[in-house]
Amino acid sequence: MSQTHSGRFITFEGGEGVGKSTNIEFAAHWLREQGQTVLITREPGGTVIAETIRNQLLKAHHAEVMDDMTELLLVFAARAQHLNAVIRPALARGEWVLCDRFTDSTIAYQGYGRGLPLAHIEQLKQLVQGNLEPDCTFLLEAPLALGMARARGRADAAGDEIDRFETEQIAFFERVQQGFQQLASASTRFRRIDASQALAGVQHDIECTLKELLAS
Ligand code: Z5A
Repeated sequence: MSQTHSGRFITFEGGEGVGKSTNIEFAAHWLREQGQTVLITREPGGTVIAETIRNQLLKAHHAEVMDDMTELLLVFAARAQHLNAVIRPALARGEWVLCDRFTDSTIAYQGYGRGLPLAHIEQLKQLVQGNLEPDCTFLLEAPLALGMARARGRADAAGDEIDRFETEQIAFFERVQQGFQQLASASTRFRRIDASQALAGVQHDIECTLKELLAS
């Protein structure tokens, strides 16, 4: 691998409500029990500036429609800040960085979902992250309806409002899902996890991969 850090960079990807937040906490807890230093973070976000950008990206009601290219550039602006202020320093310190979404989400949402050219996303990716790739990506997969119902159940319980992405039509989320499937079938970095099973099964599968990573 051409990366120059000693830490591990693990990302959690998938559609909404598939359990990324829940399982990132599980993975962090398990790794800490093994004596590892772990940083949990998320995209878009993870720093004060990047969280400000996240708020604009998720805000459901703007006075004008957000242009798709604006959305893409904001995602990468947040990522540049996050990478340089948080992720790269933590990896250089030898920590495990567990990130809730990363560039695969950009390819799935802005590329497959919005229909922006994948070549443009690749150019921005090169510019912002160079040769830094996750060491492993957990892709949590569940039928759209199940993920959406889980996400809504959690949001209702917390009193959260619908965000800008959640206002999209089902066809948008189907394209996003196809995007993730394409990415996962093209790279060995992915571990596909059946997120429709009971949580104990999901976490068993994640733990098996974490054991492999720890041993490697
Ligand atoms: N976005 C983008 O467009 N481009 C980018 O480059 C990036 C992001 C990085 C914010 O993401 C939005 O940003 C996202 C794409 C866009 N919009 N969408 N859609 P986010 O990650 O903050 O939001 P999200 O994808 O909607 O995630 P979420 O709703 O927070 O879901 P989750 O983290 O995957 O799930 P969870 O909160 O862990 O679980 C949901 C509920 O299900 C909860 O009550 C759990 O207890 C329950 N759960 C989880 N697993 C199970 C199992 N196995 N059984 C039963 N119940 C379960």
